[in-house]
Amino acid sequence: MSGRKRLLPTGTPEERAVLVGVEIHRRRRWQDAFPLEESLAELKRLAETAGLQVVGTLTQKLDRPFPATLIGKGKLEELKALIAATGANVVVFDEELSPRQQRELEEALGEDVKVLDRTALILDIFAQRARTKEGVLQVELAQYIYRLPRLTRAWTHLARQVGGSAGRGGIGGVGLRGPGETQLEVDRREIKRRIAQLRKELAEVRAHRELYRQQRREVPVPVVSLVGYTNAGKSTLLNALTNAQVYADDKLFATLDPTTRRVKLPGGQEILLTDTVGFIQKLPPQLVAAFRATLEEILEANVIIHVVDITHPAVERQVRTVEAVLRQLGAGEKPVVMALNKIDRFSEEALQARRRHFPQGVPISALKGWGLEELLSRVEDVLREQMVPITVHVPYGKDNLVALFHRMGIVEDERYTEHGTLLIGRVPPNIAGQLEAYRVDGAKDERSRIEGV
Ligand SMILES: Nc1nc2c(ncn2[C@@H]2O[C@H](COP(=O)(O)OP(=O)(O)OP(=O)(O)O)[C@@H](O)[C@H]2O)c(=O)[nH]1
Ligand SMILES: [Mg+2]
Repeated sequence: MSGRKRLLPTGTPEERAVLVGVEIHRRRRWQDAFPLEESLAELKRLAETAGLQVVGTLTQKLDRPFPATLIGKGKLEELKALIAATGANVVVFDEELSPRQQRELEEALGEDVKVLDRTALILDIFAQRARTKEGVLQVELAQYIYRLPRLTRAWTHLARQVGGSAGRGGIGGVGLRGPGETQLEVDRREIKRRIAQLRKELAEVRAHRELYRQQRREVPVPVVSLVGYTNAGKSTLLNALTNAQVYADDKLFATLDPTTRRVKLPGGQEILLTDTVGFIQKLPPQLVAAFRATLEEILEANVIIHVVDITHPAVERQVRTVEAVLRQLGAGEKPVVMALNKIDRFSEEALQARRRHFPQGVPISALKGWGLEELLSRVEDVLREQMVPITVHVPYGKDNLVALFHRMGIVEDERYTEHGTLLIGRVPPNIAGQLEAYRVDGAKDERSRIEGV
């Protein structure tokens, strides 16, 4: 990725970060909330993925956040001391900071310390990962929407780095330094203009994709979507099943843009398997909005494979997070096959103990290729339930229809008669429509009828 999309000029040794987590008392009662330590452990991985070196952490438990600085006065002093002691020049808050908090914290911590939050980190990682045109546009849009209300010293500075040097938006510009009100106004206007432009470009890209989607619906191969918490092993699974050679790495959000490959199920039926961006707790709303179109691809799926890292200490909360995001997207009612991944890392006893929480899950190791047949046959079962039983007698010469049945459906019996091919099995409802003219079922006892043909 070109440097201009980055929020942080990362990778430089000077990027030393202190992480700050707060646990807000009233929120703890919400069962899906991640405990402070788990959330901070995840933030640390996000920070490292973004290229920061984590040199310290600070936590505070609060009844409610302080509107001006999130953390209390005493904590803020502690933070300053920790920054001085560690030589940190970046502070990352695990909570999304309000524009006001961002501003006040920047003022309190001084010019040399950059103030970021979880959302900014995730946006930065997404910017590194985006490859497709739509991905790049979506991330850029999310970044600007996030940045607009936060235009202060840091952001005008960053905007200049990000947009200005590329010459595309022309934000800021050489010689325009400092947070002067005039400069802020210029920046705001420029960002709004850019946001409008990005929305227009995205609409064009999407119109194109919608066309492609319609073409795909005309040849209705069942679609199976891989979903799961980031780092669960979705891309590794796609690679194991298809030799797709998708980038898989022990990093959060290794995948951003969707990839689709054909896979043959054990019974011979073909499916399209799609791998896409992972989910995370506190998923920034700007990103959900910007990625809505990508995420809505999940709504096209006939079956969802929910990939779970069964070895992760926070596995249950991760599962609930994924289920909550699916519901938000309107995919809460889709049939799901759960894959309990990375079992190669577990002893049999540890696996049994964890499995109790996910009795319907299929244990697999995407890395070792274990359990994949079982997983695919479960997908096949779910697809079969969605298909209609059918018996057709296809005259010779219509071999394309016989092939269609084989490709899209499940053949339970096939015979050759004097006049054509007799097929018994199940096909998706729309394929049944295409075969309607040759249907011979409906008789009380299909078998006897067939015997008699
Ligand atoms: N031991 C073990 N490691 C695995 C297995 N499957 C995946 N991994 C590792 O887990 C890490 C994440 O795998 P990915 O396939 O990139 O995960 P993902 O779900 O696509 O993650 P994002 O794209 O970041 O959301 C990589 O280091 C993989 O090698 C497995 O079955 N066993
Ligand atoms: Mg991936």
